[in-house]
Amino acid sequence: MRKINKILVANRGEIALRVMRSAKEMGISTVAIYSEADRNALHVRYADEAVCVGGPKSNESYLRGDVIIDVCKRLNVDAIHPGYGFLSENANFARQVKEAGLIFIGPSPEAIELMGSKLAAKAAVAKYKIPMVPGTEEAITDVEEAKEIASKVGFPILIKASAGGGGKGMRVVDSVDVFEEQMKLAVSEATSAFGDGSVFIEKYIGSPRHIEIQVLGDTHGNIVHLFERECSIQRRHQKVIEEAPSAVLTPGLRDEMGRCAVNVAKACDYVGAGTVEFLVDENLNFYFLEMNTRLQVEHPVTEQITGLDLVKEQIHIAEGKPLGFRQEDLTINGHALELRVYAEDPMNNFLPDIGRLETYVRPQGLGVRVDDGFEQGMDIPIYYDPMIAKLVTFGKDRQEAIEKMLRAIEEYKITGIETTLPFGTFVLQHEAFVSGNFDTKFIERYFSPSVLEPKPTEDTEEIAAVLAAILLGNNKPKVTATTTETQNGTASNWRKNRVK
Ligand code: MV4
Repeated sequence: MRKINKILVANRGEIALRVMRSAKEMGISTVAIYSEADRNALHVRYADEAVCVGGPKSNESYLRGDVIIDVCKRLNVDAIHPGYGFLSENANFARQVKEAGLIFIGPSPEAIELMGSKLAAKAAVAKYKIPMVPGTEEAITDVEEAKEIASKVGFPILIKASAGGGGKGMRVVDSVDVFEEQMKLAVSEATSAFGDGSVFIEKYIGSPRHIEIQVLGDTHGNIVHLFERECSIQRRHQKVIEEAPSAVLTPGLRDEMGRCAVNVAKACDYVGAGTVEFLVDENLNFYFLEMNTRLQVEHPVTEQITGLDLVKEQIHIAEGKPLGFRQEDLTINGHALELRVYAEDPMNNFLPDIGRLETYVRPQGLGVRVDDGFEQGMDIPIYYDPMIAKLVTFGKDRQEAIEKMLRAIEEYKITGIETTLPFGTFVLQHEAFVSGNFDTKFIERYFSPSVLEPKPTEDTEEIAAVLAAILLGNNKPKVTATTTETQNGTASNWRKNRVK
């Protein structure tokens, strides 16, 4: 047991604020670090102390592990929370933090390293009989041997980089004829991207769902799972909408996947909050993919349905406290959705749209949570991830969470930049999403910019009729809408399908 009195948050934006809020509630003082581009950022103002650690580019500031550790020593910091991204899954940084006598709020460097290698992770979990996609257990080196394995597994297959993750370094191979060239490309890509050319083969699951399980492990060997998050609505490996629980898991399957996730965590003596990723096929077979050794962006949906504060849990665990609950104490309450609001233009291939937040008005009310790091008038810096907010809604069931999300998107007023808010409305109103019948191909299958064009409503038709009548010289058109109708709200239909 070692009490934490001061935390440095080695991150920026919404997650830095998110972490500091929990620290504050626990009576822990907070230190922010910031880059020259973030001088006026909210996380800097929120912290008890703040230190500029370098230039605007991440590798000049938020990735400067050495500088960050120096700040900790200077300011008497006890522990570092890395957030997500940046240094959060850097085993060397975790090791240096430890060696400096500081607490890293996260798993051991060994666990980070092990799970950072997909092949090592698969080997480590093998003894627990976790379902895995058929394929090779070791890196493939010999092309002829690899071709044989691929043919046995059956095409299409996927070549994956062991050091990859989040979709980086993957290649689908449809037939044995193109295997050799694809393998060579995969190896050279992996070498240049990760400095490790190890690749392996898996059977390609065509249209999987991406379902992940949140786990928590303490330093006393207790590990529990906090149920699943459905993360299939993603675009080019960037998640857009997440929810908990998943609309397709039965209680039995949830238990089974939860037990597997706990075993994955056991296989690497996991301490802290982690996420075990699975692919789920159309017959609800599930396969272990990889483990993320950090607090994830989408953790709020799990917080909403479990009533737990994951950051507080992380801090308690880092202090050496045992978990305050057992698996059987945990239940799912209600349903939560998260929409990631990106400064991207969905009408223009989701190109980042940076600039000033001319108007920025958050939605409010029961069951609405906004995790963000901006205020009206602020500029979105070009140097970092374009996510400006996470809009989370929570209701008694999926239907209510969806209704609240649609209402919250309507209330959210952002001008000055384009955002993915209208795209969220499209997804939430789509029959496939509403019915729960979707997978990772949702966006590819159903989205094109034209679906965001305003649809004609009864009002627009009426206005068109009036205009036509005027243009045709009939100055007294018979208008059917009465004042009463306008006052009781039908006139606002005009705005329902507009694009913000
Ligand atoms: C797969 C797969 C199909 N078959 N593995 C992409 C991210 C990385 N974590 C693993 N990924 C995939 N692995 C096999 N054997 C399809 C994907 C995949 C995917 C997975 C989760 C969420 C979105 C995805 C989008 C495209 C491909």
